[in-house]
Amino acid sequence: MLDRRQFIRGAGGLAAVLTGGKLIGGRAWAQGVTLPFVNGARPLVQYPQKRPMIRVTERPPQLETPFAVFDEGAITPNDAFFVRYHLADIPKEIDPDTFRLEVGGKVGKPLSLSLKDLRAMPATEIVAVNQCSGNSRAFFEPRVAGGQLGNGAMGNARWKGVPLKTVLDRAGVAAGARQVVLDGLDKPVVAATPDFTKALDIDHARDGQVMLAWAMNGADLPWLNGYPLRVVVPGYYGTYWMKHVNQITVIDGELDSFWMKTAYRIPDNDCHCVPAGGKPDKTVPIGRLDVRSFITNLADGAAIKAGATAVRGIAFDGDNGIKEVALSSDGGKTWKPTVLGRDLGKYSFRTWQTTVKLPAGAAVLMVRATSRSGEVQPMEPRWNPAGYMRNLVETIHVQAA
Ligand SMILES: Nc1nc2c(c(=O)[nH]1)N[C@H]1C(S)=C(S)[C@@H](COP(=O)(O)O)O[C@H]1N2
Ligand SMILES: [Mo]
Repeated sequence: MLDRRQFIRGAGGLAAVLTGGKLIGGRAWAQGVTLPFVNGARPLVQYPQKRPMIRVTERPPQLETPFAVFDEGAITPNDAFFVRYHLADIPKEIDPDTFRLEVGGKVGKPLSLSLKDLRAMPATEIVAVNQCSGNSRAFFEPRVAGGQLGNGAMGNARWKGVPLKTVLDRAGVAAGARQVVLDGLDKPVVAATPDFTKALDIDHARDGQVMLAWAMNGADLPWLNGYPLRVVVPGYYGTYWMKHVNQITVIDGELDSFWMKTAYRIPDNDCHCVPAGGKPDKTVPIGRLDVRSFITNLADGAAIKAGATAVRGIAFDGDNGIKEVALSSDGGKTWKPTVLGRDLGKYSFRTWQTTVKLPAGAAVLMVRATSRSGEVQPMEPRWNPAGYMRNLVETIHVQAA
């Protein structure tokens, strides 16, 4: 059940984070990490409800998951899940008893729903990856503007909530409705900054999978991941996964907001790319995750014992799930399939593992996933000016002795 005191403690911690940079119940770790690109030095910082995380920016809070966490299994623990905000005025106090989700616009009957109302509706669960569009942006060459993220702006969780469709049906969507606008409690610090709003097309919003979630891995959402309610859009980039969502508006046009019309757009072509340094002539809003895979148990530069070496990791895509993950230990000349782990659903991380024989000396390991829809990770990086959707085959160098 909801424990009100817990939130007041959480809010106190957050207020301290945001005013003085001093943390209650947490502290800046003495050591930081250095991510493998220019200006990659980052402090490790502990925020309320989180273990030490890689801080990308302080205002607004942007925290990356330390990569070793992904070797713990297919589910990313709540206290290690990445955090991304656009606006520095994030909510510092939320009363779960008075919190309301307002549903309005082109509907037959506007609704004002409490958390209790939402929890009384038939709930569903789904395991799904939330990945920021700009995950791995710092590896783009030439470099691009925006949060200089390593590979830790992604995570996989079991989400529980009510389908957005259920709520929209209850409100009764009017004929001619075209989009559903999502807004949360965070606000810009200065009036000139556009509020963070996103829109889903009406059919997408009503597909029965898009969810209003209040729980993550069996617990309340962590504050920084959208307490008390967030949108979950399985298979889609995190930008649509509105946190602290408190307003849903059905419109009969297309949302004309900065975050739909200017930001989070990709080149309108098959690779969503342009020649490095170029500009696309036509763009579309970003959509589904592309296929990716990572080695999680060996870091680049690792020194290992020669002989049989266990290699494992994760893979995912935003459509039908993973068909195959292949590993190369000769720099991409030959590939061997790996063994996939348990299938937690097509939107989840899929673990994989294999054993390779490595003679003494240097070895180049590469991992390449193929989705059930037939998408394969590229061997050459695809470039776009916003640094979105990186999904190049990952390479690590190890030294066996
Ligand atoms: N209210 C609100 N929701 C938001 C955002 C935001 O800035 N404000 N950022 C979005 C983006 S771009 C991403 S990648 C995800 C990140 O989710 P997380 O912070 O729970 O990891 O939240 C999305 N939802
Ligand atoms: Mo994002």
